[in-house]
Amino acid sequence: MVKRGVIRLLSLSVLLLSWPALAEQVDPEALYQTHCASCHGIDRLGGMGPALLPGNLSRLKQDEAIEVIREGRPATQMMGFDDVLAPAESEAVAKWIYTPPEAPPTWTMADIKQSHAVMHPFGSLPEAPTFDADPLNLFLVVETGDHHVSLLDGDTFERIDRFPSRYALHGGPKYTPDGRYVFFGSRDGWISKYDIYNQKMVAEVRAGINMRNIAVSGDGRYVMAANYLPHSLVLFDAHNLAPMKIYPAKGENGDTSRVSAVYAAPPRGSFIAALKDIKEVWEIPWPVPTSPVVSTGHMKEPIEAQRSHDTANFDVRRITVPDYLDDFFFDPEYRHVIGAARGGKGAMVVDLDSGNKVADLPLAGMPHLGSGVSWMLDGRRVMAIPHLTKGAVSIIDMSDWSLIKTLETQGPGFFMRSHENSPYAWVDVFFGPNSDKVHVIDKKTLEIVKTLTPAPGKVAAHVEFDRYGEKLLLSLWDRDGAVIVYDAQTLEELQRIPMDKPSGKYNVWNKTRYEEGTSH
Ligand code: DHE
Repeated sequence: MVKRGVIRLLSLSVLLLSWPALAEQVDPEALYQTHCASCHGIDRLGGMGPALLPGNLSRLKQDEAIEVIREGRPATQMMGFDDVLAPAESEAVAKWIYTPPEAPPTWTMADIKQSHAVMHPFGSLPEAPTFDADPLNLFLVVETGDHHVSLLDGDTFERIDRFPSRYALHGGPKYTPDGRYVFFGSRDGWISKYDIYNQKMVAEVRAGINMRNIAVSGDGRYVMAANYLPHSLVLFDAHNLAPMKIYPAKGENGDTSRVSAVYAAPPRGSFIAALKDIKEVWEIPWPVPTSPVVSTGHMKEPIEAQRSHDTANFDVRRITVPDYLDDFFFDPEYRHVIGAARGGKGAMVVDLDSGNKVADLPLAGMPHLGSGVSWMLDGRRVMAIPHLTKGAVSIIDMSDWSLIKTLETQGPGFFMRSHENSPYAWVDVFFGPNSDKVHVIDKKTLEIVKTLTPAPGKVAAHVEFDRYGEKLLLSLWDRDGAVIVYDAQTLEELQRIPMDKPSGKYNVWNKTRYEEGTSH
């Protein structure tokens, strides 16, 4: 508090001394360097505060940015500058941070290495969990309100830990196969490795300036990061997050591309990357260890890679596709990838072995494939996905890729969830006036059997089941929010756990077993 007061006083003196100049032209860059650079970086790449470049700010409206500059952000280090900057100055700074820098920012291997920090070297912390809870039935809950993560016992729902995260985590945190460690990715490019057994952040590294997500290899030994800025994938040794290799995302025609996302495909022993601006899908195999790597603790239940080509050496295999593909869903064997075509036109299925397109899917309305689920219906596997711009869930027969049903919902949805042991699939209505509603779909009749409104006026979204499929958690996506526990069978509410804008929730068992009803 005292420090903030001194900063405010100093800044106020600067303002008063320079008051006559205010009438003249405002120099937003100079104001930025005086007031913002110490937290956000002299080059706007971020520091203690987030990066302030147009790409990183794409989800914040300029008006909101002005408000943050003037009022600050509660529960963060961001103070308000209302008594330091005149309104026109705040507006000018806000406008300026939305303009691209003169020279495109770079993030080299040297930058990555410099950002790398190991707080607890691999193997230095006790091997046994410090808690009694079932280590395979834990939940992590990302709380985006004040950028924290809660660790919950999946049986009692008691909080084991609540710790600060990097600013704006995005995409699911990814566990090692034994469930001991978890990796978080932030939109600003930070990867953080947390030891669940000891409740300690053990290593961090910054993979890029504007990152999409991360994936962890099926054996838990490698982490791959997908970046929008720079156009790259970056490979890390999962033990201490030491960088291993940068893959510039460059197509065969020489064009570079943002990387939309990277996924792990354990049965193939490879990472699969979605490229936003070139018509290619990349497959990057990780090496299969020749002898068991039990000593690392990452391989207690290794998932054997069954690929036929066993020359795995992290080299890129390019699969040329007929359209720009984004946002992937996979069949359980990871033989096929289903990707959304650019512009929300539809989707297509590509056979990852042959590299050929095998089907077009009639899925107009921006299908959100990444949050699709699948289950067995009358002896065939079906997949169901919500749409980001259409109030519908599409249900596809994965044996012949035909559309079985378009189920009307009360608005476009974001996330869908189920569990092998549950008769229901849940979908939210994230967009539009009904965002406080959640539909429950019967997986046999393919009808909505119940629509819940857990807190009128508050967004209700994103479900995750416990390891048994008996209970589930739903987020009340609000600063004054909560995670609500439901009985998965009776659909009765059991408990509310107050949280600060909880978004995604991730159960260790479901994620490490690649459960069919959750995202991977
Ligand atoms: Fe996400 C996952 C892309 C906006 C919250 N989101 C993902 C994944 C992708 C993706 C590719 C899968 C990565 C993974 O889990 O490893 N998201 C996109 C977009 O392209 C989009 C539409 C626009 C963007 O600016 O990125 C987008 N996403 C959002 C949001 O606005 C959300 C609601 C709030 C936020 O935190 O940014 C959001 N996305 C999430 C969450 C997951 C996610 C919570 C993980 C879901 C899961 O259960 O696995």
